[in-house]
Amino acid sequence: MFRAFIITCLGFGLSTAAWANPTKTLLLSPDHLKAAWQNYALQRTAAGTPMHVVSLSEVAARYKGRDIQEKMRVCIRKHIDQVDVTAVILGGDSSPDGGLIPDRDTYHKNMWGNDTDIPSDLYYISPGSWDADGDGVYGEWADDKEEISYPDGSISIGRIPVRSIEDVQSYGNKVTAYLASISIGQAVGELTFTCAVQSAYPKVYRSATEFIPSVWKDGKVNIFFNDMTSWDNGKGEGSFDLSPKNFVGKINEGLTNKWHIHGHGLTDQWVLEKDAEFSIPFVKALKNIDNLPVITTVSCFTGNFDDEEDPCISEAMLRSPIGGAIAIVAPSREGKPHFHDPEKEFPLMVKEGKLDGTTQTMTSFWMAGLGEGRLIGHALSAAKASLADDAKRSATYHQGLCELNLLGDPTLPVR
Ligand SMILES: [Ca+2]
Ligand SMILES: [Ca+2]
Repeated sequence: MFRAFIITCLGFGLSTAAWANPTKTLLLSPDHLKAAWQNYALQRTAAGTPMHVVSLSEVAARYKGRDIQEKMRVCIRKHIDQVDVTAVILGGDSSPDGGLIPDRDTYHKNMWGNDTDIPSDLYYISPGSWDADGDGVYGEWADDKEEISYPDGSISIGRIPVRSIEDVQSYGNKVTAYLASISIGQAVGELTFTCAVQSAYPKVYRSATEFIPSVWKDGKVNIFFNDMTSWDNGKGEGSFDLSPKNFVGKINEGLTNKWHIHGHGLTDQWVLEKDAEFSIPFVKALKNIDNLPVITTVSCFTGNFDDEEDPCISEAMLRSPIGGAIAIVAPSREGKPHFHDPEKEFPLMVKEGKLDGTTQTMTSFWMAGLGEGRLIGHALSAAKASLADDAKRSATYHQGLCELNLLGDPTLPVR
């Protein structure tokens, strides 16, 4: 009975038979954006990704839970378990007081200190409550272990942190442009690794020159470090500065449509060579609507979508109507290098390029997207799945998986 009810509600009836491998998608929307998201869902459904929208007040009325976040999780899990939804979109921004689509704050205590409010969208696709001891504090590595689970790669989640109807419309336009510029399953364009921090060169260099090329045979990976770049042209190593101007130029040029950004960051900026700030005003200089990149970044706070300060740099990149990015995997907080035994492993990272948990997640993401042809959200889920055992072993890896969120539509291909 419930199944029939829910199928009717979802509109996932007979029409879905047309799709060979549909990624059935559930989109949770703030009430005032529901009509706009329904237009987006129609657009995506017509393009082969059946998508259904449920508003937050419908979630609140139909599902049980101690707060709206728990009701959202229960709603999402019902759709996964009963009508085979495999992708989830949170269609709104979040803020410290809740915001349009509230995040679930998780608690972390480990070698990096105490964090009480790391937003973890991962929670929403989990079968468990993330609060085994029932104290109302979620995601505690030791106390809530029994109820915490990590993705297995089959279900994905992403948040499109919009606020207005205009934001939804321009994201829809960008998705149309993105899909028009690709053939699904075909890897095209270049992937560029930037690195503005010397101690990270060895590990980033290994990701770029060993790991990714091992599975992405036809692709081209560029290096864009302070002291060496793929575009130095005989003028000396690193002569093509990793400056905001050159970064804007490379994005607008459009050959690089995949970026990994490594280095320091703040909520509103990536810090590039010579501490130059790629900040929100530079986003306006991006006119790359026909070549929108997927971006991964480890830079601190660049995915701080739930902050009072809005937009964070990743949100600015996603909301820009004429350019920017189509999807970004970014840390909502510091994006630390996570190791089981930091005393032993950190020097190995600097010397031999041993990958820490965060860099490993990003590297695995590209390998799953480019090597296995997984969709953006499923590539991140697969990357996190590969680190699930590490997260069960160390609280610091648990934090790593929680603080990295996907901002953007998870059902798009990595081109
Ligand atoms: Ca707890
Ligand atoms: Ca925000």
